[in-house]
Amino acid sequence: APTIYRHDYQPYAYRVKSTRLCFELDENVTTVVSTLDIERTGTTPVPLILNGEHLELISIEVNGSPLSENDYRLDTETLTLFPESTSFSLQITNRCKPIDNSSLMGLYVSGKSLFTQCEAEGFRRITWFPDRPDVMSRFTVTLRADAKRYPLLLSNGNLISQTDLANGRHEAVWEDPHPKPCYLFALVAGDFDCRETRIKTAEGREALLQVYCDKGDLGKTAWALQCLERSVRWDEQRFGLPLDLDRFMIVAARDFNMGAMENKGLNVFNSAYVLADPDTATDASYEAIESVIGHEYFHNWTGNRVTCRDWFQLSLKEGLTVFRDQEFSADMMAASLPEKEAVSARAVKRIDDVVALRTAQFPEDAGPMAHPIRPESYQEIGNFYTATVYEKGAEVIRMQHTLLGEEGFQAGMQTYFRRHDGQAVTCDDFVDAMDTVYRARNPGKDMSVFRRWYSQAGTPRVNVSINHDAANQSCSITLSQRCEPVGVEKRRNPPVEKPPLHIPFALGLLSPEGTPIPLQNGSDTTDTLVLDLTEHTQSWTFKNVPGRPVPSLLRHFSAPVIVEYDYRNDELALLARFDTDPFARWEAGQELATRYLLAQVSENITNNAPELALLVETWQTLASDDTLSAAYLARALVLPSERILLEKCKPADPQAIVAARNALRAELGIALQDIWQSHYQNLSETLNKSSYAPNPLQAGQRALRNCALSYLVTGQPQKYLDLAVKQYEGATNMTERMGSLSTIVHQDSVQTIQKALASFYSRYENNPLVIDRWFALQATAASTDVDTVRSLMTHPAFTMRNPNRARALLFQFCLNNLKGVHSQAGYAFWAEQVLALDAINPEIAARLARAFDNWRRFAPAYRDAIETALKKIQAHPTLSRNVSEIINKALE
Ligand code: B3K
Ligand code: ZN
Repeated sequence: APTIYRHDYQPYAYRVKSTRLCFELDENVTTVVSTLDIERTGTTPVPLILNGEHLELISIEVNGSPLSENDYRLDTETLTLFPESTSFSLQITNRCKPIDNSSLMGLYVSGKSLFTQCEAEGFRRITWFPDRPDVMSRFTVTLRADAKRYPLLLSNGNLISQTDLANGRHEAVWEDPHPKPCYLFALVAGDFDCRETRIKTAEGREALLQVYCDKGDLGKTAWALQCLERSVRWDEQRFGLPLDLDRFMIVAARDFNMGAMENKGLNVFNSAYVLADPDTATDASYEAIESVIGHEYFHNWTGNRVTCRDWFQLSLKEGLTVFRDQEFSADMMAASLPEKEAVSARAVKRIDDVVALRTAQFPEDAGPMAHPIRPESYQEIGNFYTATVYEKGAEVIRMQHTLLGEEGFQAGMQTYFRRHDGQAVTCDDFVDAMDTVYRARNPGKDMSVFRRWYSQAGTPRVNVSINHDAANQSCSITLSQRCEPVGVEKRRNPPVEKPPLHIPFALGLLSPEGTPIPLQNGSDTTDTLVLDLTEHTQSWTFKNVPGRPVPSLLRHFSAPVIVEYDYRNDELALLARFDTDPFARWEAGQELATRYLLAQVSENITNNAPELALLVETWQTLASDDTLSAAYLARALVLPSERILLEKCKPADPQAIVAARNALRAELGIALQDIWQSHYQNLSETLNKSSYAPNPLQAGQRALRNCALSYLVTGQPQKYLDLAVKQYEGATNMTERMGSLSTIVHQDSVQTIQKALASFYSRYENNPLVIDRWFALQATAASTDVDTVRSLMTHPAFTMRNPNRARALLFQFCLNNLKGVHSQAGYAFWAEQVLALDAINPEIAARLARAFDNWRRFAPAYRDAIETALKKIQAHPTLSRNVSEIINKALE
């Protein structure tokens, strides 16, 4: 497949002033008549190139006259016309086949309904069109379909008319007043239930908010509608951005490639991010629904009103919108809690986001798919909806927020919208807006060094050294940054030069007794100072530091970097006990556990491993600190995940990691038995006093209670398994039920496991989202191996065609069951499933294909076996562009 480069961007030679689409909808064959009002931008004639794939051409007319085959050129991916006049009307009639579309891009069938997914390049599977985000057009859409089968016909914008037609068909006409690129087009046809509310926006506009779902699911949509209304309010209040539509619709689809899609006024959602009730959704799902609904809604400004010039700019909308949804969730959590808990609620959200970044993005940034948040090239854009573009992209926005402060950042946003509302722009345009404010507020400084975050791949390392001068009671801190070559850079000769980045580095100092040392900041003092590291190496000196301090580094994770500082173990324990920054405090405990665990893995033996006793003592102190919220404790007391440990283990030895982590969990389960028991008891009493609500306070309590249960059972299964069974049987909500079930499934009493799984299945047989949990839990269970998964694949409820189901079983096993998958049989199974999925849905297959991207880091036995599996995929005669890009890069 050809490689597309960012620097090859050329503006499109035509404008599409209006787009009229008329659909004769039918799941077998749909006919589309597209009428485009086109105008050339330049003075001389140029070919008009339209994208189109998997389409059947019926006719083409220009200004009402049919074209003959000599007047155009039809290739597999394009249709080329040779217009002479500067403006003309083009009408194309074509057909497509929704029922055959298993890729879920373009127009497809899910359940009995019809849906579209156009981002990034799905519109070309509906009709020929300039399928690129910088061609914006006003859309009018006519939908015609059988009135019984498809009583609801939805598209973007406002409903203009609804008419009954002959032969039991009917028609709806929709008009979107906002010009948009075709990737934001959507249609939905089907029979749905709807929950709605009318609101008045801050500007005084009346708007209708609607959530559509399959018949029978209406009782599970209340939370989604609340989240939508809260999103509208939050964007008004925090960003001053109003809803610009009369009607905003969300539709839940069972089959969906990603989480959701921000089509203008008509968001289509994976039903997993819409449907919730206490009996079927966990606290984590409630939280995820809030965050995805917020995310898609916030795209209405950051993505839709201002969109991307080309797909290399994807992070312009995704990084920014993830940052906005993270802040939304943090504000929502904080708002519902008393002051004391609110601070730690924000820290909890930050911890969860950083864990997600380290789990997915750090490995990506160190592997064969490493790319800057604004990639320089791609073969298949569908492969670049990555953790780097999204999550690291959000960190890069967050750093700008840190450099400018909330007020300055909002001023930058205003500047951005003033300059670019209604346009398709670049990441540079965004930073220009922020830089305008930055320069005005920081005379003599600018963001030129900061911009390098957009073009540099790899996770930078910041090395810290401290020099304490006892005589002068002063302390100097030296920060040095470096960023190793990654991905393709490794093969460059001469090696790539990586210039320094602008890293906002938040720092605090603690006395040897653990009390905060005030730091001079201008004429003020502060606990936390943000240092502007912009060169390879810089030093800062602090006065009035009597003893050698313990530094608290990269507070609140102020930059997406890896910190290197040679802490003594007792210093980490001190930070875990006393640091006033909740993020850094959590980090210290995790680092101590990481050191211990890595030292258990043979090749990683070092002399800085803590004694088990120090770890137990630290966990004990944390677990008995009643100033900490339950939600925070649930994060602080959990050991670093297998995947995060694997990333730090050299060479990576998955089986040893799993064994070490399980052993330590059992040790802590036994050593702190009394504490776990008393937490379990107290939390049970507290929770029993009120009925279930998916609020952060209760969610934290349930999380800690499940954490305590899991430690107890891991430590002494014979003694505590009954407690888990009791919780399972008496559960009044899905969080309790899943917490106990997962504990049961991870121990080894086969009979108890089978009984619980069977009871769970029969209870939730008819709820696909819960059956996904049932598959996922078994996929990750300690006893599950390739044979178990194969036999689950023959279960009548399993299908590869539904992405949620494939993710629940195949992805969970390949990505999150290190014990089960890391063997020759495991890798062979993975290769087989990648190929099977590729024939159905390349976008999904390519994600699974990335499971062992970092194979070169593994210990030799694993490495060679993965290489064999990769080569097997590579040798397959028909690979999609998606999978072939991934596999070729992995083997390069
Ligand atoms: N913008 C969509 C991405 C869908 C692309 C799938 N090929 C989801 C989101 O980030 O909101
Ligand atoms: Zn997004």
